[in-house]
Amino acid sequence: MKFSGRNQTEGEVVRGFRLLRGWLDADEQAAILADLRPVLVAAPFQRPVTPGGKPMSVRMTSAGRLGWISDRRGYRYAALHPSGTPWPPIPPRILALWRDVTGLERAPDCCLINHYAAGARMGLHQDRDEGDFSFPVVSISLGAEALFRMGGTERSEGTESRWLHSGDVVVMHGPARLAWHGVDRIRGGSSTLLSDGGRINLTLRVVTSA
Ligand SMILES: O=C(O)CCC(=O)C(=O)O
Ligand SMILES: [Mn+2]
Repeated sequence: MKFSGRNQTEGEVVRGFRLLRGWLDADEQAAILADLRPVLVAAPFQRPVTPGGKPMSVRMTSAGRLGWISDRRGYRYAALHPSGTPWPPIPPRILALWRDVTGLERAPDCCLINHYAAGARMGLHQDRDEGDFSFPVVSISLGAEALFRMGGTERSEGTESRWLHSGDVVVMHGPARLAWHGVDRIRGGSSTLLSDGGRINLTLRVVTSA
């Protein structure tokens, strides 16, 4: 598989996670946010519940052929937004970032869009609902700063945390592709990019191997 993007050599590597600081400048961040507006109209944020029935603090939606959902039936990818409509396409600027970072011709199937208001967090987890872990997951941070926790492939391994800032990109590939990670908290209001002072995180995922 061709995987020769700039991510291979740049940035700080923490436990296999490649941190590409300031990958997007302020204008690029604003442009991506503008691209997301029609996506969020077509596929409004939902507050998913865990399979155990607990509402998540993060609001979510997706763009792409498939979207990631969670409800009482479990975690999975679905072809339709919970309202029954197809997910809107991933905006071309976001696909271009994926190509630039990964060097891959293969486009991601899903752009999961997470919104964190002040007080929202995401517990330690692995991204493992995809069918092929040889592809990277690329994460884009927009808006408020987030304390991102990174561990190993075993839950019991130690973790290290870094603050992610608006415009930072993180690549999870190789051993880090199945590593545990989460967001402990955000610094609400630490960025003015989002009018509500919150944070949006995008994760680009290849879901099916075909
Ligand atoms: O918000 C983040 O930085 C991470 C999000 C994440 O891990 C996920 O959506 O699976
Ligand atoms: Mn994740």
